[in-house]
Amino acid sequence: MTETLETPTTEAQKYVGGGVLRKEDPELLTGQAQFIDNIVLPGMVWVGVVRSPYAHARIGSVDLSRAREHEGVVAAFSGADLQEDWAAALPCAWPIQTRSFPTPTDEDARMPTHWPLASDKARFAGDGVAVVVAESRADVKDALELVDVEYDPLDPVLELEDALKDDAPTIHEDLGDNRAYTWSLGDADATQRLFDDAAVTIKERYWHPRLIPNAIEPRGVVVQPTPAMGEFTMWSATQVPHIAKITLSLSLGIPETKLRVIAPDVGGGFGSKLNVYAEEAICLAVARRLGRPVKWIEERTENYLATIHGRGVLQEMELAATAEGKVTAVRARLTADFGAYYQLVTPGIPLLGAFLYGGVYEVQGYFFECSGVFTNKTPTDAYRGAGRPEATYAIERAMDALARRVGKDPAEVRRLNFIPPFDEAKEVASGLQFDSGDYEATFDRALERADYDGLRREQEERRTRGDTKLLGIGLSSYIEMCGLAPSQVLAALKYGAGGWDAATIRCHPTGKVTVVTGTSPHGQGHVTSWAQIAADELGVPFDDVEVLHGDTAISPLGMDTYGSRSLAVGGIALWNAAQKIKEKARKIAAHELEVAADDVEFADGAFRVRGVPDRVKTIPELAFSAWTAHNLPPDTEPGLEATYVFDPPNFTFPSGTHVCVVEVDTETGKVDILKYVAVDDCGNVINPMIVEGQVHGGVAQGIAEALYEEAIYDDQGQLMTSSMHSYRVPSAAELPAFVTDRTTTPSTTNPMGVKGVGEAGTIAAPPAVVNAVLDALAPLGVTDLQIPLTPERVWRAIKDAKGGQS
Ligand code: MCN
Repeated sequence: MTETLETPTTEAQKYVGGGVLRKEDPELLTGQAQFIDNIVLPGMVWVGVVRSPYAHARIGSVDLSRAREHEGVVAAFSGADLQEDWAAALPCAWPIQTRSFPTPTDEDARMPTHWPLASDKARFAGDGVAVVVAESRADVKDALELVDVEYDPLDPVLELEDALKDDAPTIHEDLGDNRAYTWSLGDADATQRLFDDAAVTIKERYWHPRLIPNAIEPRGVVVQPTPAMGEFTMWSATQVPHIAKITLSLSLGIPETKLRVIAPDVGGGFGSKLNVYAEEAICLAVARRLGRPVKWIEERTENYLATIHGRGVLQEMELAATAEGKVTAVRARLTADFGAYYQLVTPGIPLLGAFLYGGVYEVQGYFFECSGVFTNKTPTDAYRGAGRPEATYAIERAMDALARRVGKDPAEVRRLNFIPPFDEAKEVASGLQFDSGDYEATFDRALERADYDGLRREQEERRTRGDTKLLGIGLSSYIEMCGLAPSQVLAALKYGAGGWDAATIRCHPTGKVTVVTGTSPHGQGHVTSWAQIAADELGVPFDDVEVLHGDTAISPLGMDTYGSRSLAVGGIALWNAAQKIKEKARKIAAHELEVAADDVEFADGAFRVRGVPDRVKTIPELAFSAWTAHNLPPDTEPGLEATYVFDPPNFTFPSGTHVCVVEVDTETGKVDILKYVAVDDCGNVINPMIVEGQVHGGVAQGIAEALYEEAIYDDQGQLMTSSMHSYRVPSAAELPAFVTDRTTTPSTTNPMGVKGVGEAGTIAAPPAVVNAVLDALAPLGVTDLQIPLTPERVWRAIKDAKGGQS
């Protein structure tokens, strides 16, 4: 069942599975891409946001007079000034209420109100309180300094435990306290019984620090109003132009038909641009007031303060197992730091991991519970992996803890527990239907590529000779749920929108093809992948396919890009649209060839009369016929164009095993990664080069999470890591060369058998790295370390293990 798809599998597949170069790259590499900051419009003015320096403070007077007098300033507004511009607060599309899933409850979700500008209280350092509009960016920067805001500082709520105390200051007074919700999944009593009966139980506690997404291009917004028509065009460096259009039309009270949203070339997002932000609403409001085009470009420090953060989760993970190490039950309890407000999907993030705490293992008992709290910090929301890195970290670290407890090699304990291979959807303890998988095959391949046995020998040799540089081998077998998502499942999880996506194929009379997709790539190479799919399905050259995206006027139907959904949902919509094109083209071909439609087959990229191979009609020929409409079959509309909207029947479940090999210097605490092997199973592959790139980027981010990155606040709620000086984003120099490989279990969720890959590396890597470091330090008895594993933390752990001697 396990195979590697490196090259196209059939004669007709010229491009899918093959390594074509990315269509996007010439434009990007030659500086011809159109990023938001390249957009300059006549009469355009700049917007800047005054941000609260306090984490928690009442806002008194906001004096804009000095700013208004500054050269070049066109206007300035306080939060109160703009209050009448909002028809509704900023959106949260995933309101979760306190409940047990799937038991219904009448309790309403507790939703903090989030206005684009605060006027009563600032609730985090960076919360916007006023805006200045000026002719140039420099004028805006100067004038921002001249806005005098009177603050009455309040005690900030910063730590999770403190936020829940009875005497904690309340961040949203109307909610009564700082509790967001408690949501649970699974049978608590049945799971408890398995724990009561277990020979071995494991209980671990993991803190996932906040992470700051660092897209290479910060956010930015340009709005062009057409006052006479009441129309607005908004360019935004966003992952979600479609969602932004709907939600902002509601927040601003602009008819949806009068708002066009364009995502130009977008330089990465990693989930942080899966959001609808205050600055988008502010720019629309200011453009509406002034009747002039406006522009706001985020600075890196603003990015750190006012774009969402990821993670910020405390996990308590428990396993029940037999004395041999066979897991019988898992129980996970989370407390999540949501920050000061809900952003677009903040409350839903833990639910994306909630079903995956059993990992790739066969377990009977399953219980998950998450409590969310508000704090006076930047809101958290989706950051690459969103919920699934936390789940994978918990189960994979706990599996190593179990191996230690039962005295077995971590590889042996995993083998004892893997779900056996399956190629039909299979229900697991959390209630999900995994689509297909062969976890042990992937595991075997990874261990073989890493030379696991050889590494264990070298590790022993180093230990025996008393080497100060110890070798550690870390394993991480992950599963993720992506391809978000079946709309009915989203409804059950209280998500506010559907999970479908759409594609249109337009076959032009000259033979060229336009694909319009509802996905919104920002680095993932959809233009290339989609052209591969369309070219193969329609039998046209790859270069003849243009792919359009990211503009609500051009692709009105779409659900955008996040959750590694684009191929498994949008790509499948495209595949289905191609089948519709072929259905219509077959009728026209049969008519022209004067045979019955059933006598015509589509093979090797063209229609042929069965048994008469030289009677051929190609799609470009038929597109021309459909356009002239001179000789169409009865009841056939002219033109060759089709749209398909695909709502997937299930998620896809990519999986894999990553092996990290580290050397830990016991004298300095420095960790060096010597080898990193990633074997992933993302079903059939459209573009191996893109998949490899996705894995590389994801693993880099996962290693960063394990070794380098952490948002740190001081005791007043000031972000101490507010620039790239202090927030350590690794470069290629800190990262090893990656060994990548794949196994393939085609997904049963879609006709192409594809699963997502966009987040795989970020999900797999952190526990692989941490397990490796703990494995290296096993002889010293170190069993836990806090991420990121800075040299100081590792050195202190070694010192403590040695009884205080370094
Ligand atoms: N692909 C493939 N074969 C597969 C799976 C995927 O050829 N079996 C290709 C697809 O055709 C697509 C790419 O890989 O070109 C990623 O596809 P998919 O897994 O569907 O993920 P999405 O396109 O939906 O991308 C979202 C995902 C997420 S959630 C984050 S976060 C992320 C990521 O992609 N952010 C990124 N990758 C990123 N890459 C870049 N450069 N920048 C980001 O911000």
